[in-house]
Amino acid sequence: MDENPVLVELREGYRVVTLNRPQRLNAFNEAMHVALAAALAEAEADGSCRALLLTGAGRGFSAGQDLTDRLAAGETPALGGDPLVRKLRALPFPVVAAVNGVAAGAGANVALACDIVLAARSASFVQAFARIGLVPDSGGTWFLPRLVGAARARALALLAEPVAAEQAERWGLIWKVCDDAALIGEAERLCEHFARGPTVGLALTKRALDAAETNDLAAQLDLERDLQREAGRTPDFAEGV
Ligand code: T3D
Repeated sequence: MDENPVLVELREGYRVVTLNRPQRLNAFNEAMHVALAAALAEAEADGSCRALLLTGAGRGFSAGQDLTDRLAAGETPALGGDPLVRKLRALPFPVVAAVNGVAAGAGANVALACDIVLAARSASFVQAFARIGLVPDSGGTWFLPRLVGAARARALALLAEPVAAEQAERWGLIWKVCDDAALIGEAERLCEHFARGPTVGLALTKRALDAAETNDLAAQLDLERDLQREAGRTPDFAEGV
């Protein structure tokens, strides 16, 4: 059994959560799922946590579902990517992914579920599912067309070819590429920025952007009005003005 499949560091105003099965490129087994769910729940319950940095130990970010786990189980285990992606999207503060190396299968889509995705220049993203006869999950079929458009989404999902970090940035799959040695520092700077920021307003902004995926303009304008009223009652607004 892995000692600590997920590492958590408490920083001033934010947490660093590291997927920690480097010998398996941080592929998700059951223990890692459980530990990550607990780490996210603890971060959410901690009122002083105002951002979260998600990264991987070693040379990969995550290779998705642990396929040896799957074989050992002799059945189709529930990946757990579904609750994980829901939780990442719903956290009431920004989540920054620092993709330090290859992100494959569900590992790629967990990264794409984060609010801001930074990637090391040497990193890559691969929708590996088609290579083993599976369907992109953990939100892949939802995120891809929205991020890169229908044509690229289809090719990525059907061909399962890797996309290098620089291409991912050019296509809008991710926010930014960083030199490998600068990645974590850049992600930390973003989290420090968010830790000093208007957390409630940022959480409401996340909610508005997510709702915009299904709302028509009228519904979205109504929602913006309601959320703006809520944001306008915060001390952050008073201070900002
Ligand atoms: O099960 C369900 O419920 C369905 C849900 C599925 C969700 C999914 O995520 S499906 C997709 C699963 N992931 C993959 O198919 C990716 C498999 N891995 C790869 O294609 C390659 O490893 C990479 C492209 C990610 C990286 O290649 P490379 O050459 O840099 O590294 P490597 O040598 O292939 O891997 C290094 C080690 O990690 C190696 O172990 P070893 O030989 O050194 O002992 C390899 O077996 C291990 N590893 C890599 N990916 C996985 C893994 N072990 C378990 N599960 C993995 N997914």
